[in-house]
Amino acid sequence: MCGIVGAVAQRNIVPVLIEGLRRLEYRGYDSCGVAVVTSEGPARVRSVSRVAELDEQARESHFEGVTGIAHTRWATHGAPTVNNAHPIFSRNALAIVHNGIIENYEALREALRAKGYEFVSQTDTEVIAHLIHSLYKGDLFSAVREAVQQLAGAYAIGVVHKDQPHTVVGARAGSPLVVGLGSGENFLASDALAIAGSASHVVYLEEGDVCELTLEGVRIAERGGSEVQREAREVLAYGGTVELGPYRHYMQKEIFEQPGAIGNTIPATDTFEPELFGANAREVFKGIDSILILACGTSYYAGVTAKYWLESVAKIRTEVEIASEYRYRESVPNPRALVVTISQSGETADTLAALKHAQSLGMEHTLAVCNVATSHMVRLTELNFLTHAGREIGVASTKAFTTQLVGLFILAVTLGKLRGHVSAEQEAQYLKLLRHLPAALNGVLALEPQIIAWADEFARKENALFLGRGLHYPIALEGALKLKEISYIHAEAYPAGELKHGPLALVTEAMPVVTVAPNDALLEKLKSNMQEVRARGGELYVFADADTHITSEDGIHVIRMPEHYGLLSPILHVVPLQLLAYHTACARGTDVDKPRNLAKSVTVE
Ligand code: HGA
Repeated sequence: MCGIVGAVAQRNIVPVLIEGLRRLEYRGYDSCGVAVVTSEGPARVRSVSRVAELDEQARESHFEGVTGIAHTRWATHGAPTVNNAHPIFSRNALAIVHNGIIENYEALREALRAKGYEFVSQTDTEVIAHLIHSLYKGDLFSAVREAVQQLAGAYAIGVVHKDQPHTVVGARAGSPLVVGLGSGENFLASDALAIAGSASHVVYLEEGDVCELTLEGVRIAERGGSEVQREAREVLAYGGTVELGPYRHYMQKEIFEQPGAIGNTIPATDTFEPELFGANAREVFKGIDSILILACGTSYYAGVTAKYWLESVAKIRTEVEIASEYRYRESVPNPRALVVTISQSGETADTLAALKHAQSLGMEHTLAVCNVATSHMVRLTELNFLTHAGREIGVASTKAFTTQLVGLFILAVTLGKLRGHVSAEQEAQYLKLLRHLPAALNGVLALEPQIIAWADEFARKENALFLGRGLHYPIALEGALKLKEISYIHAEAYPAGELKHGPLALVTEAMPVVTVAPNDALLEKLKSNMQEVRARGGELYVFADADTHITSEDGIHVIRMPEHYGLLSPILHVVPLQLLAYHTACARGTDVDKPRNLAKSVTVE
């Protein structure tokens, strides 16, 4: 979500700030802006267009400065207008950028209005600006430390004040923020990616930290107020912009990268050993009696798929819960459960909060399935499995999902083996299946031309139903989510057996019904459900394994998948659904990589 960049330097820092925004833009793109400190007060350029436009605006107006802050916004409070774009000012003296939500902003706004502050934006952020301004007595670091004590909710902020032209102050609670150390210049960012290259080392701020960046160095105060030293880590070099190559969008590229990403994620071992998840995983796994998976969105569907694997292969009781629900409900904690959190970025606010909630309830055994080794989630959990999907730019997740599935399948087999439910022969078979997966995926990707033909029809629809059963029900859910996210067509998914309990009422000739049809034990049941749809005039679009012998006929369109791929079949079956959503969105002309109202890496609640 919102991206933050800040810098104090002795050179014009605007190009560095804008480059940082460019790298973070895919996370939030409602608006963007940069402010620099001048002796008359902060100056800013803002835009509701893209960072490229902001860059042009800055160049044309010779917008320059040695100290500044910058932001890309994903609006939570107030429309995506220029007026609500960050940096937000207070009385022409102070500027702030903010990622997060201030929950007590209404009460604070009233108190600040009573003190004579005028509010010119609809953002919650503006209360922080005025609050810090009201507490400023010549030292921005102190004013911010005092101000954050009054804030409820989540924030990562960067602040500058006209009277301290070589200082940037940052603070975080609930939203990520890192400090970057350069030579004779220092940086602030919501992700190290933004400042890699300019900063050689980064310091990950902890919850409640406030930092002060000057030309001379960095000071950090922890929540209690005392100054602390935090470990500085080397920043990996920025890999440069990810080239699109022959693809039209990053999403398409990332769909086609799945064989490679999965190949990179499968560990090069001949056996499934707990140590794949951490040095002490064997001991942890031996002590657990159940699993609790916490995740959001697509990662949640990876979790739902994993439940089928964990219960059937490892015979371990598994619950899956949407993180934003779990964190706020009264639940019965089980200290012997392994809490598994799933997140591409490892910064998903709801999942992090759910993890901390589980830990606060005494559930100490935790494992993250995550794509970012340096993320907050990986640092907070006892064990982890890193997916090696590479950077995912498209907001709609594809390769992150399938690599998460690989990690979760490996977890199921590892636990199954440890618990005596997976024989050496089965283990070898599962490994073979995994190793062959990239090649099998290439076979599915070759179906793209047939899917494009379907997409042209889907582009004219306003609704769609997705059906799956068993292991493929979560795949139907993911297919419907992909279609909604990028083509804006209303789509719902049901376990096919549930159709007659309600959604069948929606089926008419106008309703396309996408059916995931693997050749598994539920095939005959699924075929009956398909007949129920046909009997009501519904048009079926079936992705059927070749060995199901389901053939095209009137009202039934079939794309043949390779033959049934056993327990790993969901990883193959989701790919044509990604392609269907992608090509439908292209046919409708939407902004596929940056769908409306969404953003990557959901760091607000
Ligand atoms: N609440 C602020 C910042 C939003 C944000 O952090 N999005 O990721 C706003 O609406 O401007």
